[in-house]
Amino acid sequence: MKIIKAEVFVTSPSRNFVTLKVTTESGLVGIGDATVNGRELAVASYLKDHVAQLLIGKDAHRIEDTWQFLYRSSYWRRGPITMAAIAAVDMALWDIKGKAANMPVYQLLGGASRNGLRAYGHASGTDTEQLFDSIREHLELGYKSIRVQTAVPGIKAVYGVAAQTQASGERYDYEPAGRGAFPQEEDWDTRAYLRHLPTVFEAVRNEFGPEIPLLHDGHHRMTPIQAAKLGKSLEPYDLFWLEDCTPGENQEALRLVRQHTTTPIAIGEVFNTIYDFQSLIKEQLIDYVRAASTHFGGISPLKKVMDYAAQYQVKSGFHGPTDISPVGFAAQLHVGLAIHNYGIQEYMQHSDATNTVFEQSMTFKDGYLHPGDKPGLGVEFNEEAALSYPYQQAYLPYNRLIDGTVHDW
Ligand code: EZ4
Ligand code: CO
Repeated sequence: MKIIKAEVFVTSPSRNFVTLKVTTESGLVGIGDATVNGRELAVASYLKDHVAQLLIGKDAHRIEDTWQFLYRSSYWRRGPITMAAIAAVDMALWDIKGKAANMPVYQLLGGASRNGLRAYGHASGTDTEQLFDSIREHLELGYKSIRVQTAVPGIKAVYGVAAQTQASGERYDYEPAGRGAFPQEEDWDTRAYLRHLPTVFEAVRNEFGPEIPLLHDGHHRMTPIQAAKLGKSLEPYDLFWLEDCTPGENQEALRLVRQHTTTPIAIGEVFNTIYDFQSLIKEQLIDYVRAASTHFGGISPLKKVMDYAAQYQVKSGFHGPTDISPVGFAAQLHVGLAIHNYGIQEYMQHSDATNTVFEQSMTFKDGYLHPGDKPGLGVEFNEEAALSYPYQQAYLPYNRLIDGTVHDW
């Protein structure tokens, strides 16, 4: 089953997406997601200028061989751009294989291990009242687990707070990247955050009771000892997980955090390969793998890292923001349905414009996601609709402390 064409599309229905379309001699088409928020054109060039020609004439059935070929032949391995490009090829080939077999991809990965994938939604607010309203709205939508992010007194703009006007004057609803040529500057104060956050979780538990699983994202902003302190101070509120409490580069940091707290730890949305998880899983320093198919080299390595994690009772919690396109999202739903050590899936609904370009067949019902049973990944890419949403320059914000020092965002 020879590949005859590999095309790259950059489109911006509400936000930017990079999509690879692979066509075979027999007319089967597969799509893959290569979106790297804020660096879209770099990965589009990587695919167009360096990968597309390598695919022509290759057998689309040889997914593992193609993955290994792209990974090893580039010599300069890993990194978000390379791995997102490889991810798109991997997804497109799984999509094609599913269509050739007339089966959804999860069937090719071993079949369903559960009926549906429990998901968590994102509640946020500038004050307690707004946060409670947001939690109630999410419960009404069917979410059974909820991530809680709030404003912090004294800080103007905080990651993850949807209803809050940001420094840019815009609102974070589904996309924190601001349009324009330069990233927006935001502010940060870890001590204020560490004082405030436990009071928020206390209020949420008092209002909503002990049962509902609650999550929180620290977004890489703490030092190890600050993260340890936060984990400890949140213990009474029984979090499902504390995410990205320290920067992702330093695996050792979590050893220190782990020594101090029983709050479950999730990390890995910015990780590219299984090696980033090697010590974390083996030493049981984390509880959830936050990798995203799109930034981790695709379906093949995501399945592998989860099989490795299974030996250590570490579960999945794949990254599912709206900057993962519906294609990347579907890819990880198929993996999540098939693996035994599924944990939870982050879910943030894509906009109507996004859903016009990417016609999804996945469902969200009573708090559970399902990738659907269409052959392949189950997502149709509408090229004509994509053309009406050209790329728009957009970048994620960044933080500075009160004295002007750049800080993790
Ligand atoms: O900030 O995907 O858990 N989710 C997150 C995301 C990331 C965005 C960056 O593009 O941390 O919202
Ligand atoms: Co996160």
